[in-house]
Amino acid sequence: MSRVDIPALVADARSGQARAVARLISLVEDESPHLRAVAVALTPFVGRARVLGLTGPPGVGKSTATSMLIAAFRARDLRVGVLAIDPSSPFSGGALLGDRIRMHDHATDPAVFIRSMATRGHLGGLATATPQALRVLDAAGCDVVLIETVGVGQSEVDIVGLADTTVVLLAPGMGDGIQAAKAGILEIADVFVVNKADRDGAEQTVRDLKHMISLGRRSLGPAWRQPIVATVASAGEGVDEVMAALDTHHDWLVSHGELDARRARRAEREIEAIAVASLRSRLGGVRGGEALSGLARRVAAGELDPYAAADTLIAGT
Ligand SMILES: Nc1nc2c(ncn2[C@@H]2O[C@H](COP(=O)(O)OP(=O)(O)OP(=O)(O)O)[C@@H](O)[C@H]2O)c(=O)[nH]1
Ligand SMILES: [Mg+2]
Repeated sequence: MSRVDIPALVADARSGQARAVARLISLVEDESPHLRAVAVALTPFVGRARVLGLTGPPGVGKSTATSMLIAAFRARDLRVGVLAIDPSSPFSGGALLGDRIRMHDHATDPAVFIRSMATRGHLGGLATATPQALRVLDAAGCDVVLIETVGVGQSEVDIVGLADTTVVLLAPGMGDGIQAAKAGILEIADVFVVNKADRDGAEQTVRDLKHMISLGRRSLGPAWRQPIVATVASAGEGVDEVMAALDTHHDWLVSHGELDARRARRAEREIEAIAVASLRSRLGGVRGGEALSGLARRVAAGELDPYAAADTLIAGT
């Protein structure tokens, strides 16, 4: 294991050094042997950041809206972290090209940290790396972390499990209605944004959405009414309304005890993902090993049922 002074790195990140933040995220993303030490060093400093998820179909304007929100949070003098998650891209590290262009206004602001993350085929994948990266940004003093993910429902990274508030973006003319219903966005959205309101059909999209919400509203359950905000993200139009909706939802979460509940659920998934990854790696080591081939012979011969064999295998790892 190469020598890395993790506590020093965390101290540098906390003092606002972007390189230290980037280094820590790389360590968690690469599932380096330092992963555990990083988690230990970050732990006293996490739990402060407000986590906002933005999701929606490709090209709907997530990065543009993210950039718009960065500006709004910076106007409040808050530090902002951004994680752009692209499960389909092999590229990682700096911002994706498109994002770099759209977010470049903020690229030189030392109080803004932008990072894209992509699948690299490592063990826990983004499901374990993303919460750790979030933790790095939180510990580094980001007041707000914006997480952008493509797609709804099919993403490897379940943004709902990560964010305090999930924003679902739609745009006119994308066949949203049906698609959206299928993808279960009614369940996951805390705030709807109909972006590209400068295009034809935006009002219809808002109407469709209202209709769907009224049909889908559960009679029981939380009383939060999902607001719909129309925006032209590329022109910064509607940003105040989106910010107001985000603040209202945050207040609602706090006053209903939901913020803590959501964060506990986030931690639950994180623990589970780590445990599953760890088990999988141990079982991977077992594959081709004595124990497994012995058990396999007995199952194949009808001497043992596969459940009992699996129990034996797990107990032996
Ligand atoms: N007309 C119009 N175009 C917009 C608006 N917002 C964003 N765009 C444009 O839509 C295109 C896609 O915007 P992005 O912000 O990259 O969309 P995205 O959802 O992040 O895209 P992916 O990350 O590739 O899924 C860009 O050309 C933007 O300039 C808007 O409100 N109106
Ligand atoms: Mg984008």
